[in-house]
Amino acid sequence: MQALGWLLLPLFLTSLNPPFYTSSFCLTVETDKPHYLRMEKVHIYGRLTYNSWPVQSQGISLAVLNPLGQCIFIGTNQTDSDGCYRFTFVLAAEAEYGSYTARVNHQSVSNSTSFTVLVLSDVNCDGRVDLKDVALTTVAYGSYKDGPCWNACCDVNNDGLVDLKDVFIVCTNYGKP
Ligand SMILES: [Ca+2]
Ligand SMILES: [Ca+2]
Repeated sequence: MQALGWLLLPLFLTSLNPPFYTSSFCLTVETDKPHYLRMEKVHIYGRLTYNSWPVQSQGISLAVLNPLGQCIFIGTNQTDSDGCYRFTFVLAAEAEYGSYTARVNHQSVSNSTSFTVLVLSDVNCDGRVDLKDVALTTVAYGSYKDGPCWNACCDVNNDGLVDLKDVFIVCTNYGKP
C-alpha cells in the first residue's frame, strides 16, 4: 500500500499548482556526442524524475536552435516506464557550422544542452580547419586503426588509415568555416 502511495505521488503533485511541485522535478538532457558533422544522426535523450523517482507517460518537448538562433528541429515524446525519453534527427547537408542548443521542456521544468557541428577536417574540434589540423594529420601520417600513434580524428575519410587522402581533404578544407 505504501509503495502504491509513492507511485501515485508524482500524479498527485502534478495536480497541484506551481510552485508546489516544480522545484522537485528533475529533467536531464544530453547528446550522444559533443561534436557532429553535417548529415550525421543526432541522439538527444534524458530522464524525468521526481525526488529521484522516474515519472512515466509525461510529454517532453524538444527544440533545437542553430548558431543563428533558428529552430531546426522541434518534437514531442513521452517518457517511458523509467522516466526516459529520446529524440533522433539528422543534420541537414547545409547545416550551419558552430554551436547548437537543444532545449527540453516538461510543464514548467526545462533544461538545455549544447553540441557543435564541425567542418570535416577540423581534427582538433576547435571550430576551424587550420595549421594545427594539418600538423596533427601529418604526425598521425601512416598510422592505422588500433596501431601505434593512431588518432581516429585524423582519419578524415574514415577508411582506417591516415594517408595522403586525409592530408589532401584537410588541406582542401583549410581556412573553413
Ligand atoms: Ca581545428
Ligand atoms: Ca583515411
